[in-house]
Amino acid sequence: MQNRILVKNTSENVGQTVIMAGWVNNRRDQGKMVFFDLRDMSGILQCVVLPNHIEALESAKDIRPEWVLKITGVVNKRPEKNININIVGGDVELEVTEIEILSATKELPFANDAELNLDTLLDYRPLTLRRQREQAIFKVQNVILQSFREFLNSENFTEFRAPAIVGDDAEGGTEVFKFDYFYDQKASLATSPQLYKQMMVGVFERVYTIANVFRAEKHATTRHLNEYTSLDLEMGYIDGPVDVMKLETRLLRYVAESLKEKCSAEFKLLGADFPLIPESEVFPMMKLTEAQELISQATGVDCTKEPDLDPEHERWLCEYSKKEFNSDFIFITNYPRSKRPFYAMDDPEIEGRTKCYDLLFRGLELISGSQREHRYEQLVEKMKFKGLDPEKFSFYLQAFKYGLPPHGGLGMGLERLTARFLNIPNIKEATLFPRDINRIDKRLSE
Ligand code: AMO
Repeated sequence: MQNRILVKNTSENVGQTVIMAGWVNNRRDQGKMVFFDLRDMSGILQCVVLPNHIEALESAKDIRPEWVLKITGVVNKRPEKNININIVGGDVELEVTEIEILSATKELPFANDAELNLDTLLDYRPLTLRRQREQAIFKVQNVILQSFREFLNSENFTEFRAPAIVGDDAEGGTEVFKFDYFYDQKASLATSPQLYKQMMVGVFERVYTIANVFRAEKHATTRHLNEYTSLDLEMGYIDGPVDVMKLETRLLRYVAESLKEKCSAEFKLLGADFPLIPESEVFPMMKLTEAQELISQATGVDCTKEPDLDPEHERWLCEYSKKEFNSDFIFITNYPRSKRPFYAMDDPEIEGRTKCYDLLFRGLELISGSQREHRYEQLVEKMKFKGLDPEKFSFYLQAFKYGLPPHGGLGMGLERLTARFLNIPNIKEATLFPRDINRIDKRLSE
């Protein structure tokens, strides 16, 4: 739109007649004049229509939330007592002289500032995403994605695109969506870009990808989705898993600092605190067995024989880490071979254990990672141990047959990361269009 200015630029235009466009956020009639807030991509601006602009006043009396307007008006400095320094354009208001209605709409199914439950938030997603709170969540998510890329680019990683259609399940251990493909073949949706990122280490040494991945598990929890965004990286020429954990520590510190710099207003609006991040080269870490000992001693319930942590154990360990190490992040290492995928390297120093780790963040598993088995013969052995047919993986195994360096990497759920940064209890709120067993945009039971 020609000559349009944005809310964020109004302060530089005091005294000028300007053209603006956006949505009506809300309207307040005050007898002879009308106030409304105009929302555009950069912020929300107070507009006032005075009685001397008769046509504009007539239009202003009709408008309702979410109508789309083009307006002309004069930018005025607000009286000192009405200045709001906390918002963009909070020091000015627009005295409206003309209103052109670009889209008149029906009444919204809910009040703009009403508290909505999760189902309503999701049933009306195209509308509820326009709310300030939802916008703030996804602005934060956008900065997470940007800073993830920035950091890895600066560390000589190359971004690649992994396929979503795959022939067979990459990982084992999780349910897959299968569908019919050409020539009577079955294909499936990728549960992770795992095998492709490992192959790509043979090409670029250090790679990352941001992939939509699909899990066919029938969960109905606050931390599982059937489609999520996986932030994956893989790096060659490592000495051990700690090299990956150190990089991960710096990566998350960078993301947190970027959020502090760019999203303080959003954190404030959502009532979220920035996480506690220790100065150390790597987040605190402990072996799974040590963690289980601690939990068993503290709770009196023996969990030392378990192959994994329960959600309440993850929460307990995060509280412990906060108290003991002043850190909202903690690594748990050396998960058992029986529970970890075939590609994870065994730890020769601890019988039956792998060079695998998880990173817990504010009570939830955020990341899984490991050093991988890069030696062809050993990898084939590990596949057989897991009951997998190496023949089926011959495409992937080419990379190993013809020289892959020692390497390792990690996968991190974008929605979990966003939700934990913002202390949002259900990751569906941190997912634009969540897919779960009950919903693909619409409720499936309906
Ligand atoms: P894993 O299966 O543990 O590991 O997944 C890694 C991370 O992805 C997120 N995540 C999920 N988020 C939402 N809904 C789900 N159903 C879901 N499942 C997993 C979590 C989890 O920590 N290939 C390995 C990673 C690696 O070793 O590089 C993998 O996919 O945040």
